[in-house]
Amino acid sequence: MGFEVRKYKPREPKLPVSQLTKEQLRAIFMESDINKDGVLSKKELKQAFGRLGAFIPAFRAARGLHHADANHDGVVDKDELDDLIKYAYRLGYKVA
Ligand SMILES: [Ca+2]
Ligand SMILES: [Ca+2]
Repeated sequence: MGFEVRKYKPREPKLPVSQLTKEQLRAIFMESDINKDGVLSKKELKQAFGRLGAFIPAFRAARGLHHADANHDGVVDKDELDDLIKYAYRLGYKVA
């Protein structure tokens, strides 16, 4: 005899959706530094935008990098992160 665990989805209540704060965005970008080298590569940016629910993460990563990479070394370092956060913030990523 076994219990059949039936998973059913409770009707999802409409949650108020609020925009991510800059602090939350910063945390997500920091966490996306997978290899912990202190800078965000395009690949890591893609991952970050994927987490943010971007429709096309690779596109957002390219745009974000273009926007924030002031010294054109192909990665976003700590000094450039603020610009990246501003860019992402303007896009208005939402969290429920
Ligand atoms: Ca990295
Ligand atoms: Ca850079």
